[in-house]
Amino acid sequence: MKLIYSAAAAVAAIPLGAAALQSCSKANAEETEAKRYNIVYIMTDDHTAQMMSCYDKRYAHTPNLDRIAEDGVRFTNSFVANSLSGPSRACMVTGKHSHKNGFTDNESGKPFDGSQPTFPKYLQQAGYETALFGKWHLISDPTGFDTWRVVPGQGDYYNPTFINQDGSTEIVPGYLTNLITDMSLDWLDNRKDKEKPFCLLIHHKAQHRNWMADTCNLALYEDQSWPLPDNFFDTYEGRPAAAAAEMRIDDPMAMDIVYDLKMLTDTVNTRLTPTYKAFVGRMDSAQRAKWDAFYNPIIEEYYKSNLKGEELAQWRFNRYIRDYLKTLKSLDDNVGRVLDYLKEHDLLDNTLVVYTSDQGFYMGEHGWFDKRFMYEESFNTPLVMRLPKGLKARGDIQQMVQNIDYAPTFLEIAGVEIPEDIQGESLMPLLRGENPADWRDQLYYHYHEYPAEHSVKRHYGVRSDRYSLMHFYNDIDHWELYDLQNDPQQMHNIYGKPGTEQVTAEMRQRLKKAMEQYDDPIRNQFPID
Ligand code: SGN
Ligand code: CA
Repeated sequence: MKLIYSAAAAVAAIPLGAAALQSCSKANAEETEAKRYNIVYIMTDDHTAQMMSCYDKRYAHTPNLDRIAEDGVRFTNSFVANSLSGPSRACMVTGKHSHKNGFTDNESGKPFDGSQPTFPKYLQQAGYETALFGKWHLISDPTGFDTWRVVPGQGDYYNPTFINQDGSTEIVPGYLTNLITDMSLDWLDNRKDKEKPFCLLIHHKAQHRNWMADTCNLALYEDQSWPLPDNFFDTYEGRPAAAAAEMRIDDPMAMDIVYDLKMLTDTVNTRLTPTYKAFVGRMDSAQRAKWDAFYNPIIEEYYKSNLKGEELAQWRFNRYIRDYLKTLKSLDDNVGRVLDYLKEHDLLDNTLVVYTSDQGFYMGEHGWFDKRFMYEESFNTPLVMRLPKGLKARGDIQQMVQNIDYAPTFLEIAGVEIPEDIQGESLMPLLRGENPADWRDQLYYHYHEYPAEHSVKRHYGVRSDRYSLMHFYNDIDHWELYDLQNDPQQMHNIYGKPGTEQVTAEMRQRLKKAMEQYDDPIRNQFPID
């Protein structure tokens, strides 16, 4: 066993016997009266920090998400291990990098090995009641949950199909973000043994492509527009993997005018028109009428205007941002419902509420949407937490954290010993307000899904607080190094440039250390001297 919860946390987390209580201070004695902390883990899909007002005020207003940070903590250096849905989820439940948990990519079709240990299983064994609702995306059925109800694959925004725990499927009328929340709150309401601590995973499909908002939010943000990010027309000089990626907002083959931007007509027939037709085909007649009433005038105007060049790029970017924000409105409202529920039921003092996403996303930076790269926008993921009574941290936490850290954090908060083979670090010292001198000073990343949609080449790398080093491999052999302080947008690859010899050597040694520490077999293919 690696790290056993500290005495202080144990006091706060586990009811002690009378003898032990006698030796406690009054404050500690009060804390011991609390039950073991509950965990509410809300994870969205493709929701990026640029679109969360507690991180970035340019686009979004997310009062409910911000509430979590205002009452608790905001992580300012939060990252994933592999910027893709299934792999991220596998890292999160196991606390291990992709090469260890075996789920390296979405597209190979290899199911997650659900027989391996995961934090929900450990919590179950420790007497927690566990539940999962929403997007799972690991192909195999969820394991470690007393109750679960998930959507197949990516799920549908409208009148979605759900897979029930008995294997049956069912179309549930409504809008997915609302439904996932309804199911989660119903579960909380109907738990049989309310004395048991619980761990509830609320996994939204929102903000995943193709950003189909609820009909009640369609009209929002139409009077707003935003300038293109200043590196929108990036030429990717010195970055061949970036140049090869197919995720430009102004590339009609990448961002589809019908599927992504909703500009359907009787005659247009893009690659993803059939998928879009299937999605809107799920709507009932009332939903469809509202949808068409909203989009039809925009469609008419768009095809009449015959926009070209930069004007067209601006139009596409703004439609993307608006649809993203409309979809986000439901998400923020529904997170508000969960917080209100916890408050009304007196659960906040005894519950850790976590809000994060399966990865970050590009909102026009480098001209892109989608994720996958180790560049900051998609390596980063938002992470805010509302802390139960007894955990003292407030405000910003600046230490580098990663989604492999969630599992050990939840184990420690539940008073469960953290198994040696878990690769993440418990965040509990940070949540207690400590500033551990030996906190990690670098992060490891490995993205495996290529060839695949969006054509992002395989790469792995290491990031320190100042530099980011990455190696693209497979059908390319290319190194990149960025100085995040002088070049936060990562426009200038300084690998191999005169004057960078020392930092290059240092970062290569860091990478070597990280590959050894996490035991990634890729190091045998690309050994570092
Ligand atoms: C789908 C999307 C891609 C997206 C992947 C992975 N295409 O394949 O744009 O990158 O999911 O996303 S779509 O035409 O089906 O919308 S992930 O978040 O699930 O990893
Ligand atoms: Ca995702």
